Amino acid sequence: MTAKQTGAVGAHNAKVMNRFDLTKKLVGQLKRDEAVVAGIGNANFDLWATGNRPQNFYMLGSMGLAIPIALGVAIAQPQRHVVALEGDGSLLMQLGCLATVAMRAPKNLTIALWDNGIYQITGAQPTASASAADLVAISRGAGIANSAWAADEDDFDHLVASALKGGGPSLIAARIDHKPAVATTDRDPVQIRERFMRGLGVRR
Ligand SMILES: Cc1ncc(C[n+]2csc(CCOP(=O)(O)OP(=O)(O)O)c2C)c(N)n1
Repeated sequence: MTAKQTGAVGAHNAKVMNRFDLTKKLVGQLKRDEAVVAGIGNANFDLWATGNRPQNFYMLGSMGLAIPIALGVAIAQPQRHVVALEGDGSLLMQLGCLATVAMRAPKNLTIALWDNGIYQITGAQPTASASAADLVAISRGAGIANSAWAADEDDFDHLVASALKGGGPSLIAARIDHKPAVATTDRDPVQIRERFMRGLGVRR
């Protein structure tokens, strides 16, 4: 296998890609009513822009909760694959969740991490990952062995396809440009919750 096929690039030589493009690619690979839980702000704005699926959940207001919520769904519905989409700033606020994911080790959980090195939505203040922290190394250190930087778009596709087969938990990190999200999620928490619960088959 080449380095590219194994996702074995580092934070600094991974290609800078676009979050909406990658979100579309990821959603395009979902064929089995997989749940997708997107974190505050741009992660969920770009998921929203890919079109509504009843299995999508959009976190509003609090940073760092996409992965904990996705972990809960993955444990509750082990037959369903669950994907968390989270920004670097939000993950940095809730790093402990990686250790909890590793400890519970749900095979059906994939984390896509959008690392743009900034808190983009609040004014582009730099995050620690812009200079010091390597979130893939942190994820591996937390115990998620299947953690990798996506070298480029093809590698991202390959890593997603492999993760969706179910040998998780997996974390796929992508370096992301500073383009704004392409849409804005409707801020209707009750509707978001109700539709998601129906999408998961736990509410009529
Ligand atoms: C607990 C908490 N602290 C601060 C905020 C304000 N806030 C909302 S989004 C955000 C930045 C999110 O950064 P990141 O997850 O990297 O996503 P990006 O905006 O870069 O897409 C901040 C600081 C918040 N909503 N909740």
